[in-house]
Formats: sequence, C-alpha cells, structure tokens
Amino acid sequence: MTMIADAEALRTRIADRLSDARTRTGGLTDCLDEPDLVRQYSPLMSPLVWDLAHIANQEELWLLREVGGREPMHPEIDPLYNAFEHPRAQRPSLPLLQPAQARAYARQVRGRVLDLLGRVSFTTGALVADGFVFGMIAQHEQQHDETMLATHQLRHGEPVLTAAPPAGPPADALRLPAEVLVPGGTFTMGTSTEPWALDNERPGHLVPVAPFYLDTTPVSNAAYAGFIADGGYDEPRLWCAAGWDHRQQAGLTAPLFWQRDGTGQWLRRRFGVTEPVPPAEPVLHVSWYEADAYARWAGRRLPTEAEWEKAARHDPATGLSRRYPWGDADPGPAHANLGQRHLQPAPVGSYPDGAAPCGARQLIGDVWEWTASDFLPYPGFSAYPYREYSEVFFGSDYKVLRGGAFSADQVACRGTFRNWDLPVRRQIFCGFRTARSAGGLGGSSPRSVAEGIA
Ligand code: AVJ
Ligand code: FE
Repeated sequence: MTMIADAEALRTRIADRLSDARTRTGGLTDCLDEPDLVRQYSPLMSPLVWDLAHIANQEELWLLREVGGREPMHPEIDPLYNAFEHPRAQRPSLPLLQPAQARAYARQVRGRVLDLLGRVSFTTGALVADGFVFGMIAQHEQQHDETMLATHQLRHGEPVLTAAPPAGPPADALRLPAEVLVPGGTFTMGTSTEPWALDNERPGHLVPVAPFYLDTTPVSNAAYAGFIADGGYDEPRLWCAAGWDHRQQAGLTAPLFWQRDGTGQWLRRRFGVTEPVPPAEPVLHVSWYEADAYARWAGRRLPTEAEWEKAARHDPATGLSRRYPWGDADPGPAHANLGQRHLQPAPVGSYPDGAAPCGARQLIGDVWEWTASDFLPYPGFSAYPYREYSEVFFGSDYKVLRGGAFSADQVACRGTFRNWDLPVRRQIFCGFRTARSAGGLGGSSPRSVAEGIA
C-alpha cells in the first residue's frame, strides 16, 4: 500500500473506533433523565454526567490542544474534570456542566476532532505515529463507558439497558478437562510493536515461566456457591491476613449483588433485574481477597500475571506471542464476549473459536480475571504520554486483572492489556480462574468442567 492509502485507512479506522465509543456513551446516557445523570449512585462512582464531560475534556486536551495546537475551549472547567484533583466521592458537589451542556461540549469537541483527523499526517512525532493518541482517546472513552456500565449496575430503579443473552454453551463445554497444562519456558510478555498498546504494556521482554496448570475456564457461579456452602467465608485459614480483616469489617458473605431467596436459593440483581444466579456462568463481582480465598479452598492459587499472559499468547508452534489467544486477527463475535454486546458473561466453556493454544477458553472477554500480581512496571518502562495513566498506580496497593469482560470494548482489550484495581473492589466486572504449579507433588482439581458446575 502507498503511504497515502495507509494514512486514509488509518483515518477510517480511527473515525470508526471514535464513533463506536460515542455510540456506546450515548447508549449509556440517553436512556436516563437529567436527575439520574446528575445523581451519584455510589461513592465509588462519579455521576454519569461527570464521565460524559470528562471524556470530552480528555479528547479536547490530547487531540485538539496537544495535536491540533488549539487554545482551550473552556479553561475554567479543566480542574473539575481532572480525576486527580477531585476524588469520585466529591464530584457530585462540584459545579459540573449540566447534561445538556456536557453533551454540547462533547459534540463540539468531536466535530473539531474529525476536522483535525482529515488533515493530520501521522508523521509529526511519536504521539501521532500510527494514530497512537487517537487510539488512546478511543480507549479512554471505552474505559469510561465500562465504568458507566458499572454505575448502571449499582443503580437502583427500573431497568433501562437491554441486550440479547449470550448463546448457550457449545456441546463440548461439559466434556472439557477442568485444567490445561501450560508448558514451562521463556515467552515474550508485553509488546514493543502493537501500535495502540498503552505505556504499561511496553516494552516486550522475555520472561521465564515454570510449567503450571490453569483452569480451562473462569470459575463458575456453581463452583463459587460450593465455596460459600462449605463455609469458606467463615474459615480464616483460607484468607490472607488483610483479606480476613476486610471480610470481617465489610461483612462479606457472598459476591456483590447476591442475596438468598426465602428457600435459600441464590438470586442476583443484574442491571435492575433480580434473577436466579445462573450456575454455569463465570462468577462476577468478587474482590481479589475473595478470589484468593476461593483458590486456597480449592487447593490452588491465582495465576501470576506472567502465567496468565503466557497461557493467553504463547504459541508453542512458533515460539512467538500472539495478539490474542486465537491468533492475530481482531476479535469477532465467535472469539469472545466483548463490547457490551451481551450484558452478562457467557456460560463456562463458551467460545471454542477463541481458545488459546493451551486449550484455555474465555481468556479474552466475559469477566476480568484477577491475577496474583501487583501492578508493577515492566523492565524498561517509560511513562507515555502522561504519568497519571499508569505510573502513579504502580506498587503493591493494586492487583492486576487481565483479559477484559463483556463490558470492555475490543479497542481496550488484547492479550497484553493490563487493568488494575484495589483488592477490595468488586463493583467492576471481575471474576477469576485458578492455577497450580506443575511438576511438584500434590495439587487437586476436579476432573472436568462438568464436575465444577454440578
Ligand atoms: C485502567 C480502568 C484502572 O478507570 O481508573 C480512565 C482507566 N484512566 N481514565 C480507570 C482510566 C484514566 C483506569 N483503569
Ligand atoms: Fe479518565
């Protein structure tokens, strides 16, 4: 392809990804009236109208000002939408733009961005090379769309979101082995080549991984209910010290949004609808502490981040790391449950076309998976283009989650993508799978996926 055709293809791709994000933002905000957009549903979340204007403000900052060299449109509002100046709990008391003003601001910014996109040459430096900063802004909006979906899940009131349920599991789901072997050896973790990878995914580097067994699928609701029924929440030996303190202080007894009906059956609230907990669906809305305790109960442990990524990306046939478990092709509807196409995870064992070379399924999509690892920089990390995306969060406070969920869009999900949160958090769309080291003696596992959801 010529350079000019390349640039045209890139413009189209950028415009499409920006437009996808805006469609989703609209879907999450047009369904609510003004009081519901301005209200705060939980101190953990911003009012939706804050996300709306923050999305526009970041787009203005990075695309119109940094790339386009324009003057600020409304400099006086910048501090209101700087996430570091005002914690979420305080945002409802700020003099925020009202919904109509926030929408108008977002529309104006986007119009100017599309003008700029038509003129930009992608050759004026690292920020625009391969369209990076445009991709970063599409990812940023989609990340806030995911946050807004979590706000919807916390909201009480009539349901306003609908989506088709995922298909039933494939015929082989129940016959899958409960765990798969990931052979030991070095693999390439992270990337130096994926054009829209964010700073914390870089650079690609070699990491040795000892052989281990990984659950074929995420842990199901039925398996998790087994942990509850066995007294897992009342057995301090299953919890790390900080986890037990938190379990006591927060009074945890089950995943967030679960409750028992009069007969002791588990129900859950999902986007305003209360329904029986589906046994075969991956468990959602558990904290890292709960995932860690479950794994200990199962005689297992959480996978490290490196183990997770090796299982998801390493191709033993070539020795190379793939972009996704299934290869390098962008995710399609047969590969993974992504993009808020469904508003719940698919049954464990779904998406055979998205399986990794090791045989693990649903590594991408369905539920974010807690890993054992703290959020740390890779060797050779350098903050780009701003320290507040990743660097200020590095350390032992945050745990890494991998793989994306039904709530995440494909532009912000890939084999190298790293998410992180505090180990107490569970309003995000998080679940987990477990692992055990191979080679040693001991370690238990059910024989099949079917046994795990019986
Ligand atoms: C990567 C999901 C942890 O929401 O705090 C949004 C993404 N960063 N705006 C977050 C983000 C700046 C971030 N997470
Ligand atoms: Fe943000």
